[in-house]
Amino acid sequence: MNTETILYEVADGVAKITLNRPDKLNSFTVQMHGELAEAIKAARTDESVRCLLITGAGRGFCAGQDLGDRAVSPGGEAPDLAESLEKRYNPLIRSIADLEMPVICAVNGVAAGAGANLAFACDIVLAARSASFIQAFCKIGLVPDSGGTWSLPRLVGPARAAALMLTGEKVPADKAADWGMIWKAVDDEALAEEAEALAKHLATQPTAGLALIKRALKETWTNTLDQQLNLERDLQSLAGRTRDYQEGVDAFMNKRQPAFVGK
Ligand code: T3D
Repeated sequence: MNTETILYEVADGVAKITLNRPDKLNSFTVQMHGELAEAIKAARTDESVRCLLITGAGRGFCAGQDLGDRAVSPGGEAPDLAESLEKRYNPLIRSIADLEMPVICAVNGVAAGAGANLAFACDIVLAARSASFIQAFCKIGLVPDSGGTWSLPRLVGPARAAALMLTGEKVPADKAADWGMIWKAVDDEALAEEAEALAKHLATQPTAGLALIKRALKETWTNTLDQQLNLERDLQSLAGRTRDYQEGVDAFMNKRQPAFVGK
């Protein structure tokens, strides 16, 4: 793939996307959105890919919208931010939520604005101890977007989400892990290796089943218990028809290692 603002590589069943505008802390431009959308589509349509890993180059993960990517000045014409969300940020978050494979985010440094909320859209988030999360929107008069007003209250509860979104206070990685905002914080030097090992491991697992788990977890937020029980029944029915389910049971019964294919 020919890209300037991201790196895309596939190995061992894992597609790895590295946001790659380190001098601007990997903030989003229209071009980066386009390349990111292409890369996620490539991962989705490549049968060899069974896990996606997203990280950033340099000292930051992603500082949200590149504030210099369009002209905004006092008294000037207001940009169409609804269009920006409708055309770029919302499709990005939906494409991650709907991706039928686990998505791991390795937050290597500061994650601000839409950069933080991109991380929260992923299924498993690991962060370097030196990384931090900032709902920076309020400091420039904007509303948290990229699904942040949906994900953050669900991750940390309404009281913490409100304070973080109204103050823009920085949350260091260890505190983010303590609060359940992310899965865990790891030493800076260990982040890449640990995230890649996890991604490679998941890519060898029954990924069709993992995609169904992802669906159940997504729908639980709006379902009643009855609806969720019905959904579990339907998803289990699908899972029970996969080759990986047969393989998993057979491997267990015969005390051997399973060889899952993701179908
Ligand atoms: O607009 C729409 O389409 C709607 C959607 C909006 C989504 C959003 O994400 S809105 C929120 C946008 N993001 C921000 O407001 C965050 C702005 N950045 C910061 O507050 C700070 O940079 C950080 C707290 C993230 C990191 O601070 P620090 O001190 O570690 O680094 P720094 O020195 O501020 O930044 C390093 C460089 O990156 C610097 O460039 P320079 O001076 O060395 O040439 C800085 O200007 C640049 N940079 C950082 N963030 C952005 C950025 N350049 C453009 N846009 C950025 N968001």
